[in-house]
Amino acid sequence: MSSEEMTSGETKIVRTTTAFDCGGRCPLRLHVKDGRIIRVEGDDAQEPEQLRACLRCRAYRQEVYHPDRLKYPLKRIGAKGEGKFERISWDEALETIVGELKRVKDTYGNPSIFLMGGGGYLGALHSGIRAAAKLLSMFGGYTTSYGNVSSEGSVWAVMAQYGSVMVGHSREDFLNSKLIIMWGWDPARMISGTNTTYHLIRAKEAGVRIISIDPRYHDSAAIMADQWIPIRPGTDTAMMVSMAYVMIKEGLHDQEFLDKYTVGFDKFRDYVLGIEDGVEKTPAWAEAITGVPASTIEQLAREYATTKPAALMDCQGPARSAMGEQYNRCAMTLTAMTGNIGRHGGNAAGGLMGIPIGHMFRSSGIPGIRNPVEAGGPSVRGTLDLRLRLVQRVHINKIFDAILEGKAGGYPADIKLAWCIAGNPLNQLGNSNKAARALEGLEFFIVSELFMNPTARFADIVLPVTSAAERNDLTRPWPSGPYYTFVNKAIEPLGECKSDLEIACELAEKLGFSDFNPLSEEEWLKAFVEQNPETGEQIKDYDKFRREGIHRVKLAEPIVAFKEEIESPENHPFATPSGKIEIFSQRAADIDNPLCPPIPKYVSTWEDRNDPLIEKYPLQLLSPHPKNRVHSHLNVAWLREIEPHRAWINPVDAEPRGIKDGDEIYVFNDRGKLAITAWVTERIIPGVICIFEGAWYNPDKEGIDRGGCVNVLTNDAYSEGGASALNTVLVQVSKA
Ligand SMILES: Nc1nc2c(c(=O)[nH]1)N[C@H]1C(S)=C(S)[C@@H](COP(=O)(O)OP(=O)(O)OC[C@H]3O[C@@H](n4cnc5c(=O)[nH]c(N)nc54)[C@H](O)[C@@H]3O)O[C@H]1N2
Ligand SMILES: Nc1nc2c(c(=O)[nH]1)N[C@H]1C(S)=C(S)[C@@H](COP(=O)(O)OP(=O)(O)OC[C@H]3O[C@@H](n4cnc5c(=O)[nH]c(N)nc54)[C@H](O)[C@@H]3O)O[C@H]1N2
Ligand SMILES: [Mo]
Repeated sequence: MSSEEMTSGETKIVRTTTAFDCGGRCPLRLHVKDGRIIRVEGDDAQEPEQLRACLRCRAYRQEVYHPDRLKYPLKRIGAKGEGKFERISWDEALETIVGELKRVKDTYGNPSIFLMGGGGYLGALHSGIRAAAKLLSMFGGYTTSYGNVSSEGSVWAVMAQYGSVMVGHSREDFLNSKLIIMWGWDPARMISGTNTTYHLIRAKEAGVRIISIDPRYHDSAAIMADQWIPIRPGTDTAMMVSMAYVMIKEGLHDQEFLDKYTVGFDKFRDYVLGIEDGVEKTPAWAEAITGVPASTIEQLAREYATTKPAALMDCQGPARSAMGEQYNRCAMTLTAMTGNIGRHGGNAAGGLMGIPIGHMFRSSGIPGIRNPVEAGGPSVRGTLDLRLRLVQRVHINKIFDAILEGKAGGYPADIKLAWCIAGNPLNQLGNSNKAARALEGLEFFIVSELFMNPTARFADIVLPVTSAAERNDLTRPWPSGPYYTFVNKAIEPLGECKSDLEIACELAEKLGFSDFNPLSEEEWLKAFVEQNPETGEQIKDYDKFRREGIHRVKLAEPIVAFKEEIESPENHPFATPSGKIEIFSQRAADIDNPLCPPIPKYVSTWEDRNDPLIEKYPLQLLSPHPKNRVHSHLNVAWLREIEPHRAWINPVDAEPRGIKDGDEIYVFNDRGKLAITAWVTERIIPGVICIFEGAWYNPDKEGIDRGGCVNVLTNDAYSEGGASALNTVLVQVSKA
């Protein structure tokens, strides 16, 4: 739409989507009058189903027009973190950045330039990190992170077991299930694909039994579950191993399936039965670890093994922990033991739930070039072993440690300058107080943002970026699909905002890289659609796709991951070295590390209930994703009204501490201390505290975080498979 049309006074309806990292991807109709969005409506399709927007997109207008939106480039004039800035021109901002890039390169070399990002924007083209990466590569290179803070444990697990990340079914397949197990999964809150809860509720209405296994009685359990099995955090693998024990002892497992499609079950069996280590993994053994009664474990094992087909839906939350990948690996082993892989109504497990369609517009950005700093090194998507040993990169949850310690601490570079795009890492990675110390020490820090978030407060220069409503792009649905979406520009950029791609282009011009971006926005978008084999095949009419903002893929039947591998294994081997499902992974064995066992195992870890630290910090802390925000953004009034930011605490833990519902409390450990309101509730088990992630870091003079940012308490550690261990945390609580 041109700006001329928009000023005509009548209301236009722009069909579009947002690009949040929110668990869904919802078609929206933005009502635009006189160049302003005046109303947001959701999908109006009747067929095949409505992709209904959740509370967050419905509040989108308040995000776009938030009074705190950054509109001009800023230069810091106060201390780092203090938040004092003054407006400068784009020319001054970009000249300063070019000058600093050159100074750091000349003084320390390219590896001292660090690029950090986040999931703030998931459009295909205006994805800042890619454009900046190309720019810095042309400039001689940079250092960056590896690993996905969300799901690295799950990714490692599925790559070990299946050799593929596309492990999900399209959601209408729930109707073919007889039993659905929500394991560490709360889709009514975290969405997991726009149409997921709709199809779960249809299944429930059709009589499918639903069980939730979670330390919290969460919204999805309250709405959908027939049974809630509370469990201690970090112990799910023990419960799954003992379910395998029951199945083996009672002959309930599908030996034929295991023989035909898997390798290494015998080794897992030896571990389960105690032949390997002398410990029989009985339900009583698991009860002592998990807190789940042995009889409940036995019942669930029998029910899951004999109700066919059944969908074991394990998500990533429990995998965001110290031995996270073992949980997904063990879940996948149970789906193999019950023959539920590649079959309608079943599920392969593995935590990711992505279906192999509707996924094509990743946040890819303009095609980059190889980073000279990494030339000759291993590629990121290498073998399992390489995922663990990327010598030139820093694990995502260790970037602040790397800034503080540099080469002396074993990291690949001494970082002097950093550029952060579409992320809020100080707030969102483990150990925010350490992050603040690290950012204080940088010589120069650039942040490209829509808001002055806690990370941006440490910047020397802040660049104001457009929202998705202010540019055209393509987006991908979160994992369930199957459809493709178009972001249509609804309004002109606010103030002097530019997209990350535009910013990179302007810097490229100043640096004299004349061939940096050969195509226009429109040419790129068309090329992305037409040249992608999948969308090129599907989307024959680009203009129609664009006008409608969505292309729905018609399915003859629900998509089932690994259907071909199961139905015709001779022609379709699994993408593992053996061509089979690897319950035993030789690649994992080659790593030769007991914390990375070749078969899934339960291993006790630091900061679990066996850690002596429990004397001092007796409560386990969980930090799931907030219902009313996307991580740390969408801090808008309407959404704040929905749910106050509170710590969940069971009466058993509250009463001896003199804590009543609504009291102000402190939650603390050796890494930090925060103040927050208590919600005394039996919806969380005793011994566990829950604080949703994403509240803004706001320390007072004593260093007590008044914002309730849970990452002042979390650890900047990761598992052997690369999971950021954000759910492996011990704390103490007191009345404030
Ligand atoms: N509303 C909203 N939705 C979102 C997002 C958001 O910010 N807001 N972010 C999106 C993103 S980027 C991601 S990666 C996904 C993440 O979604 P998930 O990977 O599902 O992660 P969590 O939100 O951490 O929730 C996991 C669930 O696991 C439970 N849990 C935690 N530890 C354990 C454990 O040890 N055992 C068991 N059994 N359960 C446990 C928690 O109580 C919670 O109910 O969500 C997406 N959806
Ligand atoms: N304790 C705890 N911490 C967690 C998690 C947890 O479960 N527990 N979950 C983790 C997970 S799964 C994730 S994915 C991360 C998310 O971590 P981040 O991605 O760092 O978090 P966001 O709050 O989404 O930050 C995105 C920022 O991008 C900005 N933004 C939006 N669009 C654009 C754009 O086009 N350009 C630019 N330059 N900026 C833009 C937004 O304003 C916002 O400030 O958090 C992790 N942190
Ligand atoms: Mo995530």
